[in-house]
Amino acid sequence: MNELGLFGKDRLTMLGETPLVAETPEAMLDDETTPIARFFIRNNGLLPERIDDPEAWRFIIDGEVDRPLDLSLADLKSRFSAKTYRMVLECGGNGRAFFEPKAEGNPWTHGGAGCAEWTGVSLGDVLREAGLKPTARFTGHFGADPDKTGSFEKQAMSRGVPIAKALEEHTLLVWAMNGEPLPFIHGGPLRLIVPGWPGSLSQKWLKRIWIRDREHDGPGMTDLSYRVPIYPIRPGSDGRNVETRILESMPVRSIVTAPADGSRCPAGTRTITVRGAAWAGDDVITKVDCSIDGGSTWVSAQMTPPRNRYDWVRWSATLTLPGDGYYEIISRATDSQGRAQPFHAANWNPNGYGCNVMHRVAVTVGD
Ligand SMILES: Nc1nc2c(c(=O)[nH]1)N[C@H]1C(S)=C(S)[C@@H](COP(=O)(O)O)O[C@H]1N2
Ligand SMILES: [Mo]
Repeated sequence: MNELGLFGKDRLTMLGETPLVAETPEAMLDDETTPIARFFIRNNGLLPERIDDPEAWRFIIDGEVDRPLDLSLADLKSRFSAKTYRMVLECGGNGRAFFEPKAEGNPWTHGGAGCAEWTGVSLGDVLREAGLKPTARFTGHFGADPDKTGSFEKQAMSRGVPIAKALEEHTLLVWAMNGEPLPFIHGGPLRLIVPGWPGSLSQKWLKRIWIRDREHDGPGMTDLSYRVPIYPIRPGSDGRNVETRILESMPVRSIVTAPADGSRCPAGTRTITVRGAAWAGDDVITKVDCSIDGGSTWVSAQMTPPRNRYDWVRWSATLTLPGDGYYEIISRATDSQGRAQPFHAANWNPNGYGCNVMHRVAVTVGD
C-alpha cells in the first residue's frame, strides 16, 4: 500500500510523494459532495506531528488587533456559532498540465479540486472578537508543518488575504469535513477555508493568523508565486519585467464527470447522458453547454442550483449521437460576467496558474 492508501484514499493520481500531492481523476468527481476518500491532497512541505487530543489544538490571532487571542479548538466550538457550507476547494495550479509549453509545478489536470461540506466558524466572527485596529489590512496564515527539508524555521507555505476577504461570512475556521472530524491529511484538527481563491490560502494545521498592516510576505507571496501577468505574455517567456497581480478569484471551470474519458458504448447507442460540475471562484455559474463536434453546435445542460455561495453547480445534458463513431465531449461553463472557458489553454503564465481550458472526454460508440 502506498501513502495514499494509508490516508484512506481511493485511487487518486499521485503527482508527488514528498511532499505528498495527489489529484482526483475527473470521473471520480461524480458525487454531489466529494467524499473524503476522493478529495485531492496538496502539501508543500512534510507533515506535522499528529496530536492525541484535537480539542486541545491551539492557535493564535495577533498583530493589528486590540485583543490578541489564544484559543483552543474547544474554545472555538463553545464561543462562536458553527456553520456548515458546501464549498469548492481548488488548487491555484488546477489545469496546469494543459499549458504549452509546460509551466513550472505539479501537472494538475482538472482534478486539483473538490467540493466538501466544511463545518466551522466564520473567521470574521473571531476577528471581531479580537477587534481589528484601523491599521489591519492583510492576514498572514501559519501552519504546523515543516518545509520540505523538514525545517520548522521556514513555513512550507504562508499566504494571506486582504481583510475584506478574511471578513466574508464563508471564510471559515474549519474542524469538520463532510460531517466527520477534519482528517489529519486535510489539515485536522483545524484549517482555514478561503473559498473561491487559490487553495494555498486555506492553511492546514492552522497555528496562527497574523493581522498585518501591509501585504503578507511569507513563502507563496513573493516573486512569481500566485502571481499572473496583468496583460497576456508570450507562452514560454520568463515573466520577468512584466506587470503582475496576485491571483485572487479562480476562473470559471467545468468538468465532465460521466462518462469517463475513454468510455465505450454499444453499437447503435444514439443518446448519451453527460454529467458534470461547474464553478467560478468568487463568481457564479450562469450556464453550461456541451458539444460533441468541437464546439460547432452546443446543447445547454440542466443545472442543479448551488446550496450556498461557493458551492459547485451539478449539471447534466442528454446528447444525441448521429451514428456510431468516435466523439469528444466538451463542456463549457459561463459565469455571470459572461466569461466562458477558452477552447485552448489561454493566459499562459510561468508558474501555470488558473488554466481553465475546456475539459474534453473521448467516447467511442461501437467498435
Ligand atoms: N499548512 C499547509 N497548508 C496548506 C498547504 C500546505 O502545504 N501546508 N497547501 C495548500 C495548498 S497549495 C492547497 S491547494 C490546499 C490543499 O488542501 P487539501 O490537501 O486538503 O486538498 O491546502 C493548502 N494549505
Ligand atoms: Mo495549491
